[in-house]
Amino acid sequence: MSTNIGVILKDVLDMKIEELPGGVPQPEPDQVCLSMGPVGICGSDVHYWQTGRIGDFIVKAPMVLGHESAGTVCAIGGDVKHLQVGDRVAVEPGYPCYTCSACLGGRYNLCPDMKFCATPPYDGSLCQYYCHKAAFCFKLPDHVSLDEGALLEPLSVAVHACQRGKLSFGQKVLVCGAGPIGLVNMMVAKAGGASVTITDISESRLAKAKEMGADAIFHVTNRDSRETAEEIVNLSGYSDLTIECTGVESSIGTGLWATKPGGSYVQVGYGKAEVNFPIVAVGIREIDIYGIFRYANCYPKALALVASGAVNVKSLITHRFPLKDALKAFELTKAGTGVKVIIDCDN
Ligand code: NAD
Ligand code: 572
Ligand code: ZN
Repeated sequence: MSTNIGVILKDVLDMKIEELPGGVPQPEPDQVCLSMGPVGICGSDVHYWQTGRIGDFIVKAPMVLGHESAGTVCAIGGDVKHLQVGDRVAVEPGYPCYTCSACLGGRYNLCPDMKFCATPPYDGSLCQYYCHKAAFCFKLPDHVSLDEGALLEPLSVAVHACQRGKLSFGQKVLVCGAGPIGLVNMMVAKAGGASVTITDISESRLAKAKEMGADAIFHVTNRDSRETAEEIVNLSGYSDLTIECTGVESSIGTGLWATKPGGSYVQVGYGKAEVNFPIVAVGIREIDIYGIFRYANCYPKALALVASGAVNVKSLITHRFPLKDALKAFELTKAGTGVKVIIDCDN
């Protein structure tokens, strides 16, 4: 086959499913070419489609969407040793320069030269054929599905968040927000021996969280962040670790007020660039606040969690569509009806 159909964002609100220029790509010496399987839709894909930008990242030229993906190796570059044609792999979507101080210090997610799928100006992997650095493709064991491989991406965000927050056995964890990212954080925290209370403003998202094993759910209805925190503390006590997965100002306040003195707070959600938050409470309680920017060295750990059965990421998937119906998949994700929506690029 010589054509390569993909989902390309041509301009704000102008997404097309069409043949990509250049046809089927040839791998560079350190790359593999993948016949793509499932690709999950992330909130950032929808955001670029709807607004053409996230913060300082602005779509200035047509860009292929998608960064939660897995596929099967169909060609390998001359220098690639650890993969062969036919291997099924999960794609870690960003690759760094490996020469800067962030990379050399082991925090390659902070590399200023990171090339990350579907973050402008770099194309994503929501297409039939896609080339990627082989070192960032992780071979899946036979019993791990391509769907699970694709979901290692959001799962890696959670592995990174729980590691940064120094999650440990027996802790009480509060997860704010029960979207896909809140849910993966809940799963990783539970796999790490924590009990988890999870919040949302949406009852359907909380019902999903309960079905997936939340120890307690809390429906946020009150706009006052401190009062909401008091209600959460009445339900399940102060949290040792809070993982905020909405980026919403009131939820940030609630998360901080509900964290115990000496506890930790991890900011995963990205919302407004600047917010008001109870900084004196943070000081008086000596709360450790951690920022999160994607992940580094987390794919192997996320894969181990899935391969061992410690987490069940498949339960996140609520809908799937063939590539030709990608627009429907995006519309459904935008509406917030589902949790994780998958597009099958091989269908
Ligand atoms: P999502 O929009 O699907 O989920 C967010 C959830 O928060 C929704 O279910 C929503 O109903 C809920 N919510 C809104 N206001 C709330 C409130 N006041 N209290 C409680 N819940 C509330 O998004 P997602 O895909 O789950 O991603 C969550 C966040 O994580 C986003 O801000 C995203 O940008 C961010 N993110 C950050 C990183 C990172 O590297 N730090 C990586 C991936 C995603
Ligand atoms: O899975 C990676 C990912 N990262 C998100 C959001 C969704 N998915 N982050 C929030 C937005 N930032 S960003 O710096 N950006 C668009 C590059 O604002 C990245 C992390
Ligand atoms: Zn994402």
